[in-house]
Parts: sequence; C-alpha cells; structure tokens
Amino acid sequence: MSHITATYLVHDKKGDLEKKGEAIALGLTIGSWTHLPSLEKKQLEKHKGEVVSVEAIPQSEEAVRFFPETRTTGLLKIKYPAANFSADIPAILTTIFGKLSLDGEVKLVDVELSEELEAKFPGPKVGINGIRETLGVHDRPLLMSIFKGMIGKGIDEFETQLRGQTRGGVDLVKDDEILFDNPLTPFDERVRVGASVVRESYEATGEKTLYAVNLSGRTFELKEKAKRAVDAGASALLFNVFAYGLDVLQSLAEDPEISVPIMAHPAVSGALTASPFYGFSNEVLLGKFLRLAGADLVLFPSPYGSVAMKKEDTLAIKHALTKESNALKTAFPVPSAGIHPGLTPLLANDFGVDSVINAGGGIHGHPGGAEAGARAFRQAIDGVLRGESLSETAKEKRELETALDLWGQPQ
Ligand code: 1AE
Repeated sequence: MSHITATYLVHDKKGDLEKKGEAIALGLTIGSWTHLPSLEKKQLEKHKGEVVSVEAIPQSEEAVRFFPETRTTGLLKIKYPAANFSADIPAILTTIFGKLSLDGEVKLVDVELSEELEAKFPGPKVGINGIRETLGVHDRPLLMSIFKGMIGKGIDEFETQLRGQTRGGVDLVKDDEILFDNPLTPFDERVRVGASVVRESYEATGEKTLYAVNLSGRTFELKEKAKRAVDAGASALLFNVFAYGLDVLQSLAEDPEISVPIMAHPAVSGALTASPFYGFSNEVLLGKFLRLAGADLVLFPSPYGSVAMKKEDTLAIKHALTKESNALKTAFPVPSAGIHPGLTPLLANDFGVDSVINAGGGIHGHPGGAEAGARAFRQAIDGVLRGESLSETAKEKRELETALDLWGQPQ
C-alpha cells in the first residue's frame, strides 16, 4: 500500500515514547482506535497511522542545557497511508507535520515515500545528466559564480560582470538572490543581455554557460514570467523557493513550457531548520523535498565557508539529491557561501564529481578580477582531478597562485 513514513526526534516530558508514538499515529489519522466497534475498525484500518519503531536515544548536551526538567529523547517512526492525502506536498506536510509542528519539541528528521507515491512527483526535469549534456561537461565538478554588488547598478555593469565570469570559464552564473525586478536591471533585460553575453562567450571560448536569472515577484505571475524568460533565451532560473513554498516550485518544474533547469536557493530555510528541537532537518527540506518538488540544483551552506552547516547535514543533503531512484532524476548539490579556490580539494572530496562549486566573493574578490577568479577555480579543479596538491598546481598557474596567496588553503 502506498504510504509515507516520517521520523520525528522528540523529547518527551512524560517519559513514555510508545504512548507518544501512538498518540501521533492516531491523532494525525483516524483519531482513536481501541474503543471503536469492530465494523468501524474494518472500515478505518486502511487509514490508520502505524508506529513502525520507537527508539530511545541518549539526550544530547544541547537538550540537557535547554530543558529545565528531565526529558526522554527518542526517534519515532510513523507510517501514514497515502489513502489519507492527495499526492501533493501541501497535503503531505499538513498530514505528517501540520498541527504536530506546533506541539512542543518535535523535529521532522526523515521522510521516506513508497515508490508508488514518489512516482507521483515530477522530480528534477533536467537533472544532473541533462545539465551536463547541455554544457557538454561530463567529467568534473561544475563551477558556478554569483553576481555581486548589483543593487543600485545598471545593465552595463551587469553585462561587464557577466562577461568577466563567463570568459573565466564558469559553467553557470546565477543572480544574487537579493536582486529582484527593478528599474535599473529589469528581469527581461537581464534575460536578454544574459542570453547575448552567454552566446558571445561561447563563440569566443567554445564553452557553454548557463545564466540563472532570479525568478521573482508575486506567486501567480511567476509561471508567465518564467515562460517569457525561456522564450527570450533564458538558460536557467534561480528560485527563492522557501519564500514561496515547495508546491510553487513543483508547479514551475512540472510545466513543460518551462524547460530550463531550476536552481533552488536556501534563503529563509534556516528559519525552518536551524533549531535542534523544532522544524525540519536539512536533509528533509533541502534534500528530499526539494528533489521531489523538482529542483535541478540545490544551494546550501558548505561546512567550510562563511555560513557553515554541519558536515553531516551537508552530506545527507547530497545523498538525498543524488541517490538512486526509479522515479526521480538526480539533482546537483551546490555547497556554497564563502567559497574560495583553496577549498576546492575539500569540496571535491566531500561532494564528488557530481557537484557544483559555487562562489561569489571568491571569484569577484580575486585581485585580477572575476575572469581571473574563475580561472583560478578551474585550475584548482583540474589540478585536484589530476591528483595534485593546490600548491603543486599553483607553481604553473598564476591565477591560482594569486588566489592562494590571498585566501590560503586549509591545512
Ligand atoms: C548558501 C547560498 C550562498 C549564496 O547565495 C551566496 O550569494 C554566496 O556568496 P559568497 O560566495 O559567500 O560571496
């Protein structure tokens, strides 16, 4: 039978995890069970939530500090029949973590969908293989750069920045997530100029680049705007999914006319994931749900940069985006924030060839400008794939040498 299994981290006041599990499984499905007449039990059996497992675990130091009284910490795994909800993320979220998210210290740490249920979601439309196919790059981590300091600047600055980034050899360029539609760099103008610079750069270097314009504005305008962008030559879209909702991403991803990759930005997600006691795990929100909803690339803070995420969380996101699935294509993990060329070996080692190395300041801040900054990253990536240390590569590659002098490399 089709179903979803949710795992919750709980800190029970009453010290009875079994009872808490039962209360959740019944409370979020049929209400009560033991006192029902047998005919009704038969009718409701297929709707009844089921406690799959209850595991008591040691209290973390954080929990000892946080709770004034003794709590019993545990992982509760509960299975919900798909017969109870329509096959969409809003219905699933409301079932497995609707009222429950308001009920004390409960964190949703994992979800597993049955194959039948997973197959009802679009997943990434283009995915890792499709993006590699478009770019013609199959054997290395991709390189992405971010426009920086564009607020208050005009389309000429946009064009200059984009040209520098593409000529240096980045595979993707994305708008900064805080650049919205505005009179100085209107959305349609960015798409038009972006497509032209990307084309010109391909003619000059033979390397393709995808430019992801920030798809922003009111929810009900997004589809029309995205289609207009695709018609005008947009090669990718950036989307601040958590400012809108996962279902909005899904609507965009499953529209056949919006044929370009969608890049999901994690802005706002920290408000939903950061607490050890409440909200969602990063794996669930940025990994499982974003892939299900159709993100082709997922940005998240790397364990090494300026806004660090725990390494185990970043690896869990990567796993959720790339693990085998009969129904869903894989999506690129994009560890980001404060990335510079000196971090390339760590990123390549943790996230592998099927990942995107993404930098804003680490490209624009290069003393030789954005073009040199991008080149330094490409030199670092190529050197790492040849099995060289960065210092070895830098002996022959001056852009990388300059970058390492500026940002160093972790020992
Ligand atoms: C986790 C998202 C990172 C991001 O969007 C961004 O703009 C990073 O910029 P830098 O590389 O830290 O300058």
